[in-house]
Amino acid sequence: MFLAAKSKYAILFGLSGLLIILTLLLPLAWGGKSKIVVGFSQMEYNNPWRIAETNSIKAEAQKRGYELKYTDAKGQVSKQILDVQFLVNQNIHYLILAPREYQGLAPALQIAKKAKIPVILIDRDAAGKPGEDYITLIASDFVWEGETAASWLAKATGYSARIVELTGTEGSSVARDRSAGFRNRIRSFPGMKIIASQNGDFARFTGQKAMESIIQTKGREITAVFAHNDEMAIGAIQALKAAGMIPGKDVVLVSIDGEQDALKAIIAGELGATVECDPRFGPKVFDVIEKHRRGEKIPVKIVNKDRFFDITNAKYFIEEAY
Ligand code: GYE
Repeated sequence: MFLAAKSKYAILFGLSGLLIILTLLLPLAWGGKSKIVVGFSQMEYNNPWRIAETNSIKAEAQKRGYELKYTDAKGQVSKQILDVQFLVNQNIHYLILAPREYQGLAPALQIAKKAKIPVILIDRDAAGKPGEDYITLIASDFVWEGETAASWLAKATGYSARIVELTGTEGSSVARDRSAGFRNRIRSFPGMKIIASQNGDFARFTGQKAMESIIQTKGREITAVFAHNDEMAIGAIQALKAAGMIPGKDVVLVSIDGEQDALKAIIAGELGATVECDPRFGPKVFDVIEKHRRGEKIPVKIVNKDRFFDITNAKYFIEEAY
């Protein structure tokens, strides 16, 4: 009887001891999860696409309980290298890098490698060894985007057009690949000719200025525009209107991205079509981080599936667009 009561006390003490230990450990375990710090080096923050990309990553980090440290390189590779150094100094566990240009970011990748911080490249490529200098590149298929834009334009112009190409940031993998895809595809249509190609740096105003100067020399010769992104296409529309040309009639335009203003321009009959390039990387990039944390194998390239918008479907996507 006495012994039984004694062992009862022992069990009770044992249990409450265990409880105390558990309550002490629980917040530690919880804190351990929320303490994963992810750095995101964005390369510029000057258009709806970039804003949508940044917002998607910030929202997903918050949703999954990660701490996010963010930098904006303001369109300069040299600043992006300093930003990566800054983020590494902040004791991040992972680095998400949206490279501005293909060349020039090797020092940034080296800084992360030396600090043993896994890097995930998003949206644009950067020179480096996949699987060694970075875990993976998550991006759209830019060659496909260029080809798709070319196919649409060829059909829309009856396989005969004098095209102005407004290119994206010089030295970026995306401008290189969109150009290559477009040029490869029009090669099979002898009536499709690029009569001018100028850099608009993926920006609306720069695109507008580039278009204005081309209009000065080529004028009414121009019958089509291929812009590497929607922002430049919208800039080109403004330049055409100012010069008394009717976008959608005198000049057929096609671009890439799928932002809300572009869908509106399609509905207004000014932009012909836009090939989607989805900026919402948040869920994909945090899936990669979580797979990596679980020790799972990750492919060195993850290709986004994109859609295509023209007058047949623009109004259905206007709400979800950014
Ligand atoms: O198309 C453009 C942006 O890198 C895929 O960059 C991205 C491109 C996008 O500024 O609008």
